[in-house]
Amino acid sequence: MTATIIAFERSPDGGKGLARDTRVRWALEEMDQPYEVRLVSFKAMKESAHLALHPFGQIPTYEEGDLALFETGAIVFHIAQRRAGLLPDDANARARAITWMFAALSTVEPPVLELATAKLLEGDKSWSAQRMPLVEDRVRHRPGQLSVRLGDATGSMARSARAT
Ligand SMILES: N[C@@H](CCC(=O)N[C@@H](CS)C(=O)NCC(=O)O)C(=O)O
Repeated sequence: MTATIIAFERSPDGGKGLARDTRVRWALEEMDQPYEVRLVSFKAMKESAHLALHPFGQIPTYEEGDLALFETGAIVFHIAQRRAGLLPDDANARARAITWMFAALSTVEPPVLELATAKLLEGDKSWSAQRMPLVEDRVRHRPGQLSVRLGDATGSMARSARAT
């Protein structure tokens, strides 16, 4: 069954993936799984039809038959669970790869998002210039920690996860 994802029509590239739908598209494409894309406007994202799919009025969403999902981590995990290839078969290696999925979303992404928020939404506040160095420090620190752990490793997420 062909999956459908919903993306934002006014993302910087006009809905071709330059928003969080990238993660879902990437997983589907790695799996050679065909999918359709429905584009929504910012206004439509906040209306009841979309809120029924995504309680927070965001993108992306994922629909496959009568299954509707939101949250990129959950969607990518679903895709990886359904078909072999994205996650290792070995139980421990699989658990490590899943650990990295959670880390990406809940530990690596937040400081990056904080920087975007500080620049795009709070840049005009009187306290913005004072706060910015702290935000910038945090956004440098986290990828630094990531580099220490992953080092110069190349190859798949699974291989990186096995190396932990
Ligand atoms: N934690 C969510 C975040 C989704 C998210 O923030 N999507 C952005 C686009 S990349 C969005 O819809 N922003 C509009 C809004 O929050 O109003 C996920 O990973 O799916």
